[in-house]
This record gives sequence, C-alpha cells and structure tokens, in this order.
Amino acid sequence: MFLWGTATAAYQIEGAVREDGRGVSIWDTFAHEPGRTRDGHTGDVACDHYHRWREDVALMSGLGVNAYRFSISWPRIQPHGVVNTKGLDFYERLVDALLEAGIQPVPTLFHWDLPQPLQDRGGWMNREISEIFAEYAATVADRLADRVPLWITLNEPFVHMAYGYALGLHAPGQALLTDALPAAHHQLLAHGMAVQALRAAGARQVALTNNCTPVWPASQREPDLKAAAAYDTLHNRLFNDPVLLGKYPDLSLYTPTLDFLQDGDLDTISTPLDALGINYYNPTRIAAPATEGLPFTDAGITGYPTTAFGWPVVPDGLRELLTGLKTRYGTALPPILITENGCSTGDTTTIEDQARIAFLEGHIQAMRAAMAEGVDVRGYFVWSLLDNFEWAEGYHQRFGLVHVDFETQRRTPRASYAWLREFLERQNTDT
Ligand code: GBH
Repeated sequence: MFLWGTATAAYQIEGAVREDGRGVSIWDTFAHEPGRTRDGHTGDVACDHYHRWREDVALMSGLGVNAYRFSISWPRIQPHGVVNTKGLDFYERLVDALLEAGIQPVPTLFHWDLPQPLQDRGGWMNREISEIFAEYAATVADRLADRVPLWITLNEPFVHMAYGYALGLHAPGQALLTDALPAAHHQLLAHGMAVQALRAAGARQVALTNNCTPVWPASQREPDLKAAAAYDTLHNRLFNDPVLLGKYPDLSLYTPTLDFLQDGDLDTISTPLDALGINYYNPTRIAAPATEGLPFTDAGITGYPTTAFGWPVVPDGLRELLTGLKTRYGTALPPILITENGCSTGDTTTIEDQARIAFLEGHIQAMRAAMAEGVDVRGYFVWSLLDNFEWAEGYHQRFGLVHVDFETQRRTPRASYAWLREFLERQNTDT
C-alpha cells in the first residue's frame, strides 16, 4: 500500500511544554533567547496539539490519508535521564487513535528538540549522546513497536548540523562553521545505534530522513563545477554515503582529519535500512566561493516562481533528485519515502491557497515521473497538516493544509485540503 500522509513535528505543534513531566529542550531555551526567532515567537503553545490531538486525528480522517508522520518529543520521554511514563502514555494514546482511524503512525524519534540536559553535556558535539539516543529509541519502541510498523530515527541531520551548529540560526545556536562536522558524525552514529536498538525492541521497519537538494552549478566553468561538487558533498553525500555505502565522501575541503571517526562506526552507521526518507523543497544553485571560508557560494535560483518563503518552486527538481539518487547509489538505494514536501503561503490567513494546490500537484507528478523511470517510491507526506511554529520564522510562514488561528486555536481546512481529499478519493477508485 502506497503511503499518502501528512507530516508534523513535536515542537512545532504540541505546545504544553511544561505538562506531564516534559523536560526542557534546546528549542525552549533558544526560542526564549532575545532575537533568535522572528518577533520572539516560541513553541510554548504552538497548535496546542497536546490537548487537541483528537481533533487533529479527525482532520486527517476527513482528509483520507492512510499515514501520519509525527515526531516524538525526546524531552517528554527522557526529561533528565529517567523515563517519564506520562510522555509515553501521550504517544500511545495518539498511536491508538490513529490506528482506530485506519491511519498508519510513522513516528520520527528526533526532530531537533534535544533535551537541554544533553545539550549541557555538549549536545551532538559529544559522542556519548549517540548511545543515549539509542536507549531513548529502545524505550519508545518497547512501548509501541507492537503497533508501529515503521520508524524514522532522525529528521534532516544536515539542517540540524548546518543551522544548529555551523550557522547558529537554529537551536542550539552554535556558529562553528566547518568545525561542526562532529555534530554530523554523532547524529549518524546515533542513527545507526538506534536502528539496531529499534530492531532489537521489535521494530519491523526503520528509516532515516535526509533532506536532499539537487545541486546546479552556476555555470559549466571549472571553479563553479568544483564548488557545486563541494556543496553536494556537504549537503547530500555527507549524510547519504556513510548510511548507504558505509564510507564518507572526500571531506578534505572541510576538515584535515576525521578525528571523530572510530573503528566500527561506519559499520554501525551503514546498518541496512528498510527505506530512506527524503524531504524535498527545492534545488540549490552553487557558484565558486566569493570570499575565504566555505568552498562554495549559494548563487540563488532565478526564473522560477517562489513560495512565500522565497524558495524557488521547481517540481522537476524532485524527479531529478530521485533519479540522481538511483544513479548514484544503484542497488544500495532502499525504497524511498517522500517524508516532507510542501510550501508556505506566508503571513496570510488565506483559505484559498491555489499556489499550494499547484505546488502539490506538480511535485506529485514529478514523483510519478521518477517512479516511471524506475525509482522505487513507497510514500508521500505533505508538510504540513497544520500551520505551525516554523522555527526561526515563528508563526510567519504557514505550511498547513489546515489554517490555524493562533488566538483561538480554531482549525479551518484550506482549499488544498479539499483538493487533496478529492485526489486521494480518486486514487482509491483508480486502483
Ligand atoms: C523542513 O526543513 C523541516 O523538517 C520542517 O521542520 C520545517 O518546518 C519545514 O522543512 C519547512 O521549513 O534558501 O531557497 O535555498 C526544510 C529545510 C532548509 C529547506 C532551507 C529549504 C532553503 C531554501 N529547508 N532550504 S533556499
């Protein structure tokens, strides 16, 4: 059964940050620091999903999806080391309600909300966090693996490393530029250890979600080609090669030594997966570096429509990305799940989101074109079910199929929700 779903993440929708024993996460800390998010917005309340999850499950039932990708808040489960069973109870209630509604739960164990006590020990710069993540994964699977067939370990370790540890735009707000590579390695190690822990606890299928981007050189001149290859290495290959091939790409442009790498790590990291999750938003155009520092510059893409966020809308980039992965990894590429794809409509409260309908239609078509070219895609999840806390942008970028009034918490399905519902109905009658 092809999975058609919507996606969300804990800190972006749940709120209830001090309830039922939840601990503090790095996003609570970061969002409350002055100047970190637009207008100082935080996820303190967000969509209040922690209290309104029944209504949100009903919205998904009405939409007709057969899967839901959400994330589990690590600080609800391990607020400071010891297991908080009330956190597990919440996700158990959610999972049972989803199953009751015929919707397959697809939990992600880490979508950027690291428990603050683990950050105080260095966060992902500290190798010990990997093992703690595997323990946390096993704790959740012990409770839910009998009902949850498919698990995702991490969401977008590239963005977490780049924005959180290299550029300082996301929590934990470190700006170490190229010294952030250990944060990539320790996330990957955590992923591999968690795959093993999840399987030992009875999980049937395990995946990792990477966000990947097709990289377009700004010209066919040698310096631009070289820079594009360097960016492809950092954004895509750093996170796909070790998982799928058991080795790192050449990182010499970024680091003189891989001193964080220990014997056996790559075997752990390359533990076979049942699926690879891909989040796709847009391609990236790269030129030779303008200044010292990084070996590339983002040249920007022109000549395409843009989303309210300013991101270029390039549906065929999804086909290009998927066929490119197949060419690069061949038989080492597991089945693919598109675990996120979607666009924002900015600050507007509009319900008539024709741009989102066009975006989704175009990208689903591009996914199907890749499938016709032999890429094994097993699912597609729209980001997002609800307008939600869009990280550093706060509530200013709205990605929802469902509009949320953040004063009243009233949910209003948009035109794209009705469109997707009809689209999914047609799938059922066609097959
Ligand atoms: C995802 O990250 C996250 O998983 C999710 O939590 C988030 O809400 C969602 O996307 C929407 O942001 O400057 O034009 O080159 C997406 C990572 C990184 C993808 C920035 C687009 C920049 C586009 N994004 N990237 S551009």
